[in-house]
Amino acid sequence: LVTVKIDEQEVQVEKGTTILEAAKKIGIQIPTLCHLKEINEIGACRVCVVEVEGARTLSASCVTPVGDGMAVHTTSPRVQHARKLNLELLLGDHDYSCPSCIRNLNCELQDVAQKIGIRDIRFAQKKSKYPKDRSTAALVRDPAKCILCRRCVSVCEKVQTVRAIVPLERGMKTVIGPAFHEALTDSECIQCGQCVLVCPTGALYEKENIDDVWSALGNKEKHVVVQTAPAIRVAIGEEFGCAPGQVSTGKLVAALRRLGFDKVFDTDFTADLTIMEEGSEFLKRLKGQGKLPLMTSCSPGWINFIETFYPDMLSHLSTCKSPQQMFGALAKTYYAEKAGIDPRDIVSVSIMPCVAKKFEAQRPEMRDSGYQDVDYVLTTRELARMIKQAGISFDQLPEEDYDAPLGISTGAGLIFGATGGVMEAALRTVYEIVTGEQLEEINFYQVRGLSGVKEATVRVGDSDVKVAVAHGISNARALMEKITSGAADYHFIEIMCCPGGCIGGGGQPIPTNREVREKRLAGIYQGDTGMQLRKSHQNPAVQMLYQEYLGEPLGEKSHHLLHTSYAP
Ligand code: HC1
Repeated sequence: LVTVKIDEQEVQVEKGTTILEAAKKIGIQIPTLCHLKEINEIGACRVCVVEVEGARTLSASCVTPVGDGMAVHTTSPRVQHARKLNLELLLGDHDYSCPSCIRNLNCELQDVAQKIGIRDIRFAQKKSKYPKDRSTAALVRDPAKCILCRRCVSVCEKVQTVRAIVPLERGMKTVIGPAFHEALTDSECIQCGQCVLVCPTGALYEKENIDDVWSALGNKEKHVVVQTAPAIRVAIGEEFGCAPGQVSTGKLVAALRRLGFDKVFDTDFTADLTIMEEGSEFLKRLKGQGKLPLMTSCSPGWINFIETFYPDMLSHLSTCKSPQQMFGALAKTYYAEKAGIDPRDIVSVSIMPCVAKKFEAQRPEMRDSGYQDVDYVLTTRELARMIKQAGISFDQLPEEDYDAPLGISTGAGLIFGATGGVMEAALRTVYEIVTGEQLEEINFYQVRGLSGVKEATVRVGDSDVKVAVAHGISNARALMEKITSGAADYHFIEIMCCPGGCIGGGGQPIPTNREVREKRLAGIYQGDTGMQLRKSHQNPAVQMLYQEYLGEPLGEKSHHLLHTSYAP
């Protein structure tokens, strides 16, 4: 331990602790901008500078370790003067048209400017010569709002190992973007949106579809249906002041009805359906028909990753479409027929914690209903903006139920939203199909939680089924390397692109950090425990769908509507 004095208060901390952390321990919050614990510790923005007695220059507290006997001042006139100057320089280079900015009122630059007390900016506002990049279906990059903190660069490199965006040029000319100033769509970007979650300003954000959805809702000729992904209900409340992880399913449904959606359905329904199809596919492959390990295919960022980085492994992917796309295909076929509505008049909207889902919905192969199966994808954040635009008081909403039949689901469908959830849901069903016996312990704790790669061996009938689960692309890549090098003999693998799974998706409320992810995960499992039905094959609406329409899992209709193929 070392002893340090910060603003005349003594504190003992482990050797190697930064001044920033030591100050936090005694209740002093030093402002930061570029700092992202364990991901971006570079001391670049110099907003967190402090004065260390005896040192010639000010020190960036986020990267300076404390020394025994050190005396630090965090609010001396010299410190305050330097912080103001540094921030004014950043602001001079920033498009501060706050009222029209997507991050207005949830912007770290704004917060820090307030905390530091910026009242005037002594430098003329410089205009960026780089235009907005709107080349992908999912993301917008606005260099005029970028403060060069490099958090996006670090997350893309370290957490996702994709390296789609890097610092370009040098000194005053530095800009962040894809190599050679390419458009994002021509880069290796997998459109996961993890960069959006860490951007302190409005330099990276989802491509909004709010106006498209408002106009569909306002069109009396259209029947507008909506599906909500599993991970929305444990996060949407955060946008309205609730604690992270609070389960707000009933209010979410009520809000969507108030917005004017004709039917409020649940992606959890098609998550259950996915288990029926993917579970059957797994059993088929286990019997020698198809490649093992089988890899899950519901996370579109992961699909973009494997298509770009491991094209030789595509035959391992499950042919199942994601639950979002299964829902889209059924909304304009099964549901349209059942409700007697011309599919041409159906507008299918999904609320997703993910930005890559916007890209997925626009893939040319996702039109098996004869129309674009999912018309518009809104992130959790966009839905919150719509609720605010409509003046709806979220906390005063009653709890309402989803519409039947596409809103009926089980706990197994719900846990799709958590890393390990698809695997756990599959095991609950596969075990009972193979053995014909009831599974006594349905909680597969081995595949839950935030460790990077989780493994389990499960006795199913006469076989030991070896499974692995990875979330976040760095973990997925490590798992893929193990498989391609022949060092692993798994049968079934779940991969989710975002850390924590969909609860940590790039479309979720900001902040989404480790602590928030843990709470949302807890919310998912709390929701699962509270459900009457917790196994996908018990879903009565899914059973009815097979009886009335699909026939059997992997049957001809399923093949046409619910499955896809991948070409390198
Ligand atoms: Fe997901 Fe999925 S779980 S991919 O994470 O399989 O986005 O929540 O909707 O499609 O069900 C996301 C979440 C989501 C699909 C399901």
